[in-house]
Amino acid sequence: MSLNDVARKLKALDEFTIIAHISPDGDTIGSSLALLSMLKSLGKTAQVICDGFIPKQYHFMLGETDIICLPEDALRYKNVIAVDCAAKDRLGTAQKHFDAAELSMCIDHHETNSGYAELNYIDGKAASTGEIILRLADELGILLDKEIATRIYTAILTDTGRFCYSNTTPDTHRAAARLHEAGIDAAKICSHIYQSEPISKLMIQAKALENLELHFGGRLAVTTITQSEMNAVRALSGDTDGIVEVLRSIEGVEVSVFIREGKDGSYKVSLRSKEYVDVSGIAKRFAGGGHTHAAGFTSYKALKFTHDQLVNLVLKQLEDR
Ligand SMILES: [Mn+2]
Repeated sequence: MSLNDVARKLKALDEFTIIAHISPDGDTIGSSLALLSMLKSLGKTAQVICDGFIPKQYHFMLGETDIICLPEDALRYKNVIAVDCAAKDRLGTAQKHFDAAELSMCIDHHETNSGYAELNYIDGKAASTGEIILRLADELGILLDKEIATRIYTAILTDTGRFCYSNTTPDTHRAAARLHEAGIDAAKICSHIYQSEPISKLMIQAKALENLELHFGGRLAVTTITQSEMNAVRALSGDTDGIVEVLRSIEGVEVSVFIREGKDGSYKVSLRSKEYVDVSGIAKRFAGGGHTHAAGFTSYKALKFTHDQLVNLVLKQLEDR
């Protein structure tokens, strides 16, 4: 359906549960919160739920009860909107609300999204879901205030790696310009997100670099972090965010892989590429997904097995060049 259809649905209906994805990032949090403000400004009843805690660097844009992190505590509203959730399992325990809703919608920018909701608006060309939310605000005729603009800007800023990634387009910059004009404090937003790192995050990054392996003449960088290494520096799960990008930033690296042991013995694998390798294709082989340059999956196999399989798959991609 078109974005205009989405806008008409939102106007016609009431009672919305907005769902942000598990391991929430700046895009899902910012986009969900902006959508919440927009629906409220239309006089609608709405809530945001998320199966996961909101990383500290995003707390600055939270109102007191703006996100319910325990979906079981949330009210049952008629309609649900999954925001930035590439697949249904990204809803986590919020899936219960999704399944029980009268109408389910999904707004997303992941090309691998299968369209699991009843109504789907998926634009794989958008650099962030935040950009789509801004266009939706226009469709709804909503005037951008500082709060909405700050939330959308955070979504765009984080999903484009501060406008560095190849998904950044003229539209991205035009969107950012409009958000500036709506009165955001861009320097302050950046300082909240990028200059307020907990020391445990830097400690776990140091550990990740210590464990670094380089393969294929330095074109593949792989590192692993175990639960006991997390515990040793008292790292929280959000503290490993950014490690895979740090590995990619190394000169000559085309693909970076970060494998983290979960509390249940599973492994969360993040993949990044710089130029020519499509890591979403690799992630799909492990039942994951994502974008060309950023993807991921969860593995329940032994670490060595997952690691070796991955290295072989990346090798094939590098050989094809
Ligand atoms: Mn996103």
